[in-house]
Amino acid sequence: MTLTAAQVKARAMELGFIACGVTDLAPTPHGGFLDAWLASGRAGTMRYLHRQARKRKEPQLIDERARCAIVVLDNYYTPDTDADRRPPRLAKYARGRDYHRVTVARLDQLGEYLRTHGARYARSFADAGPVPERELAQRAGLGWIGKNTMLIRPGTGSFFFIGSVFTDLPLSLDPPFTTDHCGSCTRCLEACPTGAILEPRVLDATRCISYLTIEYRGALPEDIVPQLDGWAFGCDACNDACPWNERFAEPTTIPEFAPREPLSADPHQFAAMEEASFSVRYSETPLTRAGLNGMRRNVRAALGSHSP
Ligand code: B12
Ligand code: SF4
Ligand code: SF4
Repeated sequence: MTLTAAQVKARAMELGFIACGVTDLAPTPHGGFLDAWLASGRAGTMRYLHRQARKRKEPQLIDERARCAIVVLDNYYTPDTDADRRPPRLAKYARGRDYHRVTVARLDQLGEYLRTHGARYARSFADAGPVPERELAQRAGLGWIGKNTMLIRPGTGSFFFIGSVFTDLPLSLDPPFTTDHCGSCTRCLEACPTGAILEPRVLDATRCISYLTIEYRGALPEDIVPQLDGWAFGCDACNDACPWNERFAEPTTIPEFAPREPLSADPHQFAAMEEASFSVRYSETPLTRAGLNGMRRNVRAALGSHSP
């Protein structure tokens, strides 16, 4: 039996994704933007973005066998409590289990469904690999790219992960999302504590708190530390400020994304912690990306930067 796109979408919703669309793997019309962004040095030490650029610009190169990408959104939103707003602050996406596992496990189930219905090939991606996820989501009709560079969906906001399954099934494609719903709003640009959004849709990652606290190794830049605004891992300021989130964000129903204890409940835990205890406590969370030493650096800076 050949599956229809409607059946695939119904299965995706059963698996707990909040939206699903299908797009082709044609070259991106924004390749020139990516090249210029990389050449300007705004990717900082994220060398993998340079290495993956060719495939990001031409997603068909990711796998010649694929005919389309099924793109899904996975809601991770949980409302902030007072403790979440106190430093050291943890971005919402990192408060539960690591989405690389949680989202991919359900994408694999979607892939299994495709395989049992005629697909010879189905491969899952979520934030790993050279997939231009925001761009494919926009092309699959799921939302627009906002001035804060996030993929935003009308009636939902932007607090979700993007995942995809590349497959050889000949599914019917969705029309791209072509309208821009930011209008004259500039709240995200004003809310960014470090001025990292240089102009609409242009992010200087080397000034972004998310990059500095998660991806960057070494001492945090001295001029940025006083501007951290209490963030110790990731940053939500340009998403929290967005009226589409303020109005539409709904708590996630995925149990694995339920928040653990906020870092502010025990702000000095990392100072005394051994590697083994860090591993036991945080191995299933995104914090492993920074590691124990990274978290020590971040918490020290976040506590120092925050003026109550
Ligand atoms: C590198 C990276 C980062 C870097 C750089 C972010 C950036 N804006 O470039 C850092 C570490 C700073 C970062 C931070 C965050 N990230 Co991040 N990150 C990525 C990653 C791995 C690659 C993104 C990338 O290629 N950046 C380079 C820029 C140039 O590309 P781009 O953002 O995709 O933009 C493309 C389009 O905008 C298009 N384009 C350009 N102009 C225009 C104009 C129009 C009209 C259109 C339609 C398109 C378009 O061209 C660009 C190149 O293809 C993706 C996963 C992935 N595989 O794609 C996750 C991803 C983008 N991150 C994600 C998240 C959740 C975050 C954080 C919210 C985490 C946090 N709370 O701390 C922050 C948000 C910061 C922000 N405002 O972007 C999610 C975003 C979900 C969403 N709703 O959009 C992703 C998709 C991961 C996932 N699978 O869910 N991230
Ligand atoms: S994540 Fe924070 S630091 Fe980075 S662009 Fe958004 S508001 Fe600015
Ligand atoms: S805060 Fe305003 S300008 Fe920024 S992404 Fe949201 S709607 Fe667009």
